[in-house]
Amino acid sequence: MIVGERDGQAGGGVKERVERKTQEPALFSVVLLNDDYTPMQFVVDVLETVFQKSPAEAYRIMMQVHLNGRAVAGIYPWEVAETKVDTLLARARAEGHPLQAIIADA
Ligand code: TYC
Repeated sequence: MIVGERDGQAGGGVKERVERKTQEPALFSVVLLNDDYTPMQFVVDVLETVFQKSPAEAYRIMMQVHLNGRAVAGIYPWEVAETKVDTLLARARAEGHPLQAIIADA
């Protein structure tokens, strides 16, 4: 409804504003960082299993990190992004790899 629109009653009350726009959740990028020690195949595996990438896309992202220093692994609401990073770090540390990831504004 339009703010200030008459409601038809005597006295001309003003209807309350009704918010109809649904609020989209804020989105955040999980960014993988390069290092010299994490095996390429481990990064590809993590991209496939944690970030649900196809084998081809996982390889492409891994190579982008390897060549450019960083790349976006996925874009998620905050809590999902945090969980992805926690899972990635737990797997990397369990296997002794120094892989790092950060969360950035999407
Ligand atoms: N640079 C690593 C290597 O040569 C591979 C690698 C890719 C590491 C992506 C981290 O996020 C990363 N073994």
